[in-house]
Amino acid sequence: MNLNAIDRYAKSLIKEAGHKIRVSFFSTIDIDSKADANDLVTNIDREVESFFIERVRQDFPEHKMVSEEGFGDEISSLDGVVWFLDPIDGTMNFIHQRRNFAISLGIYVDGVGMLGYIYDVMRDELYHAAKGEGAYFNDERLPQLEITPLEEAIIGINASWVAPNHRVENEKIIELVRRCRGTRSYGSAAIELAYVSSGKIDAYISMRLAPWDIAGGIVIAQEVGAVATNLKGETPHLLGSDTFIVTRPGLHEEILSNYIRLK
Ligand code: 2AM
Ligand code: CA
Repeated sequence: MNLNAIDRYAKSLIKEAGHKIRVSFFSTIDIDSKADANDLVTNIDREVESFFIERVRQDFPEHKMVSEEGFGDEISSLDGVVWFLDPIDGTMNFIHQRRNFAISLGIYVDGVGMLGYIYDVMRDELYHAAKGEGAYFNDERLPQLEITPLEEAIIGINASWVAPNHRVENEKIIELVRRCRGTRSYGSAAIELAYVSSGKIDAYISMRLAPWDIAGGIVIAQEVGAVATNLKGETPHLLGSDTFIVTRPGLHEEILSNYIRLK
């Protein structure tokens, strides 16, 4: 398999899709709700997903596509080549802000992440990596991450976990928020993963993410020495939704053992 050719192909699809998304702001965008009133999808999410799937099915018919809006394949194993695609990660930002969303893509071979892409469409910033070949921000190589103490760390976490909730003990999260240097929430898991990998934040924690939210970002994170697991400390399995944490080296163990108590 020629991964270099797939890499060039994936990048050109991402850039073309990004252009489609930017152009979409010149026409009316149709907004629907999915499972709940705040779980949003637009015609652009669907059109961009269909665009990727049609192209990949035509040019790589043996590859599987796993994607958010349901035009892809149902998979029960990670055998073969699997593309994990979120056409717009951060749909709420796309609708409300017209920025702070990304195309997220990971290409896995027999369960191993080989290629990862996070494209911040409005900033025209592409984070990408190939396994064993390093991670890049546009064409600039990203350095290996160094250890940062929690007191100097910025943690990406959604404010809802500080309030009482059914997933984690919120008092422990309050302690974490007090001890770290600051918190941020960007509303796009892919962008938060890109920011951990490029050192803009030091950790990112989420109580529920889908495979297409994280698959690409994990490949990039691993190339710079970040640690990505679910909140039980296990490798994310990518066959369904799960909890998630990614950090610089050093912080992972400290946050998981001292501040995360799953209910
Ligand atoms: P999305 O915009 O593609 O839905 C913060 O909202 C992050 O969590 C975003 O990356 C968002 O992706 C993702 N997200 C929101 N609701 C989710 C859900 N029910 N399951 C998995 N991921 C979700
Ligand atoms: Ca999405």
